[in-house]
Order: sequence, then structure tokens, then C-alpha cells
Amino acid sequence: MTTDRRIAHVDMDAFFASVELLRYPQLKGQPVVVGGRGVPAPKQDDKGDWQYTRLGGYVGRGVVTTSTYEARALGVFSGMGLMQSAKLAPQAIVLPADFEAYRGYSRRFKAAACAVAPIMEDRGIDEIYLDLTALESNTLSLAQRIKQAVFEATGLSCSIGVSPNKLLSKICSDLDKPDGVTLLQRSEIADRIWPLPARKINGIGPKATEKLASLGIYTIGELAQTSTEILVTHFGRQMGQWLHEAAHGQDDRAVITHRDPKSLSRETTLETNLHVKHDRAELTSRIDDLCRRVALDLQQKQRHCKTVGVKVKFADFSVVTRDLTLPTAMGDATTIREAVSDCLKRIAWHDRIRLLGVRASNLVAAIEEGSAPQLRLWAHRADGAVAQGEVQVQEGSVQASDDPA
Ligand code: DCP
Ligand code: MG
Repeated sequence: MTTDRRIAHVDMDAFFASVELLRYPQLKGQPVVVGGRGVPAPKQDDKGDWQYTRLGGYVGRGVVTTSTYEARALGVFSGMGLMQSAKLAPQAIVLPADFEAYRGYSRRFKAAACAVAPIMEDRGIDEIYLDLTALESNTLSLAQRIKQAVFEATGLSCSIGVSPNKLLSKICSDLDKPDGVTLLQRSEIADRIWPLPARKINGIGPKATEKLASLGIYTIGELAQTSTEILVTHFGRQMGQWLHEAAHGQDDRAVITHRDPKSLSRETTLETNLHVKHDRAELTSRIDDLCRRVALDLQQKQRHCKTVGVKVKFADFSVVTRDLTLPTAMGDATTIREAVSDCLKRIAWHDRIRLLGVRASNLVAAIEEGSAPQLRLWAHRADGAVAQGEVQVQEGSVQASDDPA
């Protein structure tokens, strides 16, 4: 029998809100929510006292990105409208989101975890998987070292689940939040996993949860006791089989250390619905801003794109997308903006605009001066002078055509 793997799932606690509390430590212990960019930032008055925006006074379309555990106790969670949340927690403080700051902390926490356990899969802004199997120490002390390293690098706490696979570890990291460590062995699945609601399995979303409930299946244990045939009848072969395996805690997916992003996008919901002609200036500035942000994202990921797309959601909630594929890959805001203009010209504007989005896809690796110091892009010419080597860039690979190294 082969020994089980040891896979950790690390998830930051109330991530955006916790970063904000580093900036405003005086708010610790209070219900705080992080809204969108449009929320006014706290200000200090003449006496030096901080003035915060309370949820109760909020008017607009902003959404809660996350909330502190104190706000969650009042019923306010990620994804809820700020105005709806205001009814539950009018006294809660609402702060503007600062995505740049969250990305910075995200990088730091991942680097710190990687220093302890280098096999890492990046799962987004605040979560990673780590493969601990080949490491010497015992599992609990590794988990504690990871937490300590993350805390020293960021001042933030995280929760960790460790089990034989990604599916179980993801469930476990959520069992003792915040600041928890949950270790699980295969023999404990029935006792500790089966009593949980089926939706705790990553991949069972609201629709599947509802369908399972209509079959009288609420817990993971009930799902595990249901025959594969019944599941296949209701969910199709692939999903039905996967549901059965997942409920039995089976998952042999590897920890993938490198994944090329397929696309990058930015979108913004407008505070009020805008008219394509009457609000032209405002629309232009919002689109310019989205293009700049997509260009920055590409730069950060060291990618260029060949395809640029736009998304428009109208006041009647209908969505239209258009895209344009260019002959060569690029990543600068001006070229992206030109491609976006081309896409926008192909839209029939039948209603006011509620949301705008810009997407870059068909991504290839980009090499920019100074961004890849480890690469030898300089080649010695026959006459002894140094010339810049011709660089061919393809998806996921970098080749200098005349590299003397
Ligand atoms: N996020 C968001 N919109 C959502 C859900 C999440 O903007 N609908 C952002 C804000 C969160 C971050 O992603 O801080 C991470 O999401 P999590 O689901 O891990 O939530 P938290 O880290 O905030 O809380 P928890 O302690 O439950 O992990
Ligand atoms: Mg989190």
C-alpha cells in the first residue's frame, strides 16, 4: 500500500478586511465590511478623530467583497449588496477596496508559505495548495511553521487544512476558521466529513445543492450513501461519478505548480446606468480606466494578448460581448483601447449601460526590458560588438535566437 500524500490548503482569514485592519487597527473587534472602490475612505477631522462611512447611510450598487467575523455575526457576507447589508448592520463601518494592496499581501503570503513548502499551487488571491508529502517534519509542525511564516511576512492569520488530497483539505481549512489548523486522515472521513452539508464540497454550487435537496440529500454522508446509478441518472455520467467519489473523499488531482492564465479581465458596475450618447465623456473615462488596468495586469503577469474583448451589460440585464483578434500580441493600454473602440462600434446600443468589461485573452509570454534579468538576451556579434538578440516569444516559453550562453 502506498502512503497517503499530505496536501495542505491555506486560506487567509477575512482577507481584504484583515488587510484593512492593518491600516486601521483601531477597528479591530468591530463589524467592518469592505465594499467597492466607490466608497469614501475614512478621514481624520480637525481634532484628529477618524470619521468612517457607516453602512446605514450607504446608497448605491456596491457589493460586500468581504466582512469581518463581527459583521458576519450580524448576517453580512461576501457578495451581498451593501444596501441590503445596511438593513442588517447599519452601524457597521464600510471601507473602500484597495485591490493593489490585497495583491501585494497576496504575493507576500504566498512567498512566505513557499519558503516552508516549495511545491505550491496558486488558487487565487487568498488561497493556495501545498504538497507537504516529501518534507521531513511532522504535519502539525509544518502547518504551524507555515502559519508563523505567513504571519511574520504579513501580520495576517490564515487557516490550514491538511489531508491526503486537495478536495478534503479545502473542506478542512474552513472547519476551524479563523486562525485554525485541521488535520484529517482518510479513516476520519465518515466521522468528520460526512456530517457536513453537501455544499461544503468545492464544486457543489447552489444549483447542485438544490437538486440534491430535491432528492432528499443534504449531507455529504447522505450523498456517499446514494448509489452512483441514481446520481448518474440525475446529474449525468461525469458529474454523477464525481459526486460519488467526492463524497467518499476521493481525489487524486496533483498540486499544479505552474498554470498559465488563459485570460485577464476587468469589469465595473456603474453607479448609475449610463446612456451611450448623453454620457459619452463618463463612459470614455471608465473604458480608458479599464484598459489601463488590463494593461497593468498583463504587465504584472508578464503577458501580452492577441485578443481583446468587451462586455456590456444593459439596464435590462442583457449582456453583449464583442472581441477582436490582432495579428500580433501586445499589451499596452493604447493598443488595447484601440481594439476596444473597434469592438464597441459593433454593438447595437438598445438600452442604458449598467456594466462595462474589458478582457485580454489568447495570452503569450511577454519579455520587457528589465523584467526578466535572468534571461540572457544579449548576443555577441561577429565583430565583437554586443547586439540585442532576436527574441522569439511563444506561449509559456522564451527563446533567445542567438544566445551565446
Ligand atoms: N471576495 C470578493 N467577492 C466575493 C468573495 C470573495 O471580492 N464574493 C474577495 C474578498 C475576500 C477574498 O476574496 O477577502 C477571499 O475570499 P474568501 O472566500 O477566502 O473570504 P475571506 O478570506 O474574506 O474570509 P474567510 O476567512 O472565510 O476565508
Ligand atoms: Mg479567505
